[in-house]
Amino acid sequence: MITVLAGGTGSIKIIRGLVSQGCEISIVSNVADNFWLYGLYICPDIDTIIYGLANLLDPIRGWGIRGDTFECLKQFQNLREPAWFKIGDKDLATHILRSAMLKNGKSLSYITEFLSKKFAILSRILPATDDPVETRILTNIGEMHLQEFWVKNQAKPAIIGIKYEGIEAAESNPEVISAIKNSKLVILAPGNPVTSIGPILAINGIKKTLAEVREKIIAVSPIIADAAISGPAVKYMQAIKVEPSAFGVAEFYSQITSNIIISEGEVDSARRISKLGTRAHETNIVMRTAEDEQRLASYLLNLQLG
Ligand code: FO1
Repeated sequence: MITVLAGGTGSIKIIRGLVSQGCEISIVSNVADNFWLYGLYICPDIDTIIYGLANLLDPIRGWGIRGDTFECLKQFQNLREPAWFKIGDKDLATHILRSAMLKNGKSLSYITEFLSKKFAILSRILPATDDPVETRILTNIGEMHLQEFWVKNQAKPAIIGIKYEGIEAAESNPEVISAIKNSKLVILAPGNPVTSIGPILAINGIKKTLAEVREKIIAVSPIIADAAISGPAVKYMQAIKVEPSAFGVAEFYSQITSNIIISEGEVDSARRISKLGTRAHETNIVMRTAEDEQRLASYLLNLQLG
């Protein structure tokens, strides 16, 4: 059994690659991107995993359902209500169902398992916690939820700080702890270390459990040279003074990761990473096609972890 810590739109690629190699995986999903909109609880990272594994994910956007329509959103625009977060009509059904179940007292873990079955997903998807945690971005124009910063304000405001609201009170999902302990391999997917993987690590007990099994943990860098493969990772990393490079990612994970896969040819990063007591493995980490996903997953599974 393999456990993958995942968040953002890049993580699903390595997850699909691992599934294609016949791996039995438990996926620990970030929940700090979740938020309430129109009385609906939106869980973008969980849904990206569900739609990705169900072969429904829109490949261009990297979120939402392929070929979805946006009639409901247009009606919000007609009503002059906020329409900055583009929820598709089919996607809406997921949010309505989840929100109704939450309001009936079901936990996010229970609902995620329920939805996984509806979409015929065989892998286990585990929310990192059932408690509410939100990534809040402190900016020059005020504090806001990550989605307001990234989608509504298009990442334009200057970042002053980043916090995970609710993190102190959040209890880790017990199944996450046992999945980490019982797996032969734990993978930190190529998600943004600050807002996708970071909130999972910050939940009570998770980082400690990972540190105890550091030798079986491998990260995949989401950064090539000084740029993210996709998304705003660099901006977030700079904001909390993490060097935006494969070395910065390895340093951020150094207490919990003995191995990291970085982009081929990053010789200088590899040399600096080895001084952290982490082994760097160089290969092509760009995943544009299903073949790329399979190639990187197969490379990872064949590594001898040091
Ligand atoms: N990202 C956008 O940039 N714009 C959107 O309008 C948007 C809508 C959306 C709807 C459902 C969903 O599951 C994800 C959605 N995302 C959208 C992606 C999301 O904002 C982020 O990419 C993730 O939270 C990053 O982890």
